[in-house]
Amino acid sequence: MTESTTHHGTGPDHGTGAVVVVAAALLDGGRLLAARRSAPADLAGRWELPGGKVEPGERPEDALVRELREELGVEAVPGERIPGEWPLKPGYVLRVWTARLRSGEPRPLEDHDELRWLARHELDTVDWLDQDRPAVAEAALRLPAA
Ligand code: DCM
Repeated sequence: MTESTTHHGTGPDHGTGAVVVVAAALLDGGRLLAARRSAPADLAGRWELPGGKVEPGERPEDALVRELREELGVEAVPGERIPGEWPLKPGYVLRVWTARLRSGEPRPLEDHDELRWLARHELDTVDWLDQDRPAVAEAALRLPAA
């Protein structure tokens, strides 16, 4: 059993009191999905790993699947947690999992206005949110180098 299934992560994390935002390094065909935010104004135009807030009583991996369904219209399967935790605005922390597509083709249904599948050598062609950069660098190690 993994740590994430025993930790019934509620919105506020029991360890730190912070709200957990989960995001996916969605990997398919040797590429990583980047999503361009359409809101709020201070984040719009920057690129992120898609995800969102864990709801009270929700497991983080369930939140990840729910967010990808809502935002992208796909069914995804969470993989491994990318080690680390990154601060967002005060009271919020970001945790990232790899994920794979089970079905569907991602479309920017909510929160984003553009999606791009990026190969490893293309990852620095978009302006990632600063807080997502360490996880993107880790995810890059899971992509083929060629
Ligand atoms: N967020 C982030 N990086 C991500 C996903 C989300 O910095 N990969 C931030 C943006 C918001 C907060 O987390 O401040 C909640 O995200 P959302 O508005 O998508 O629910």
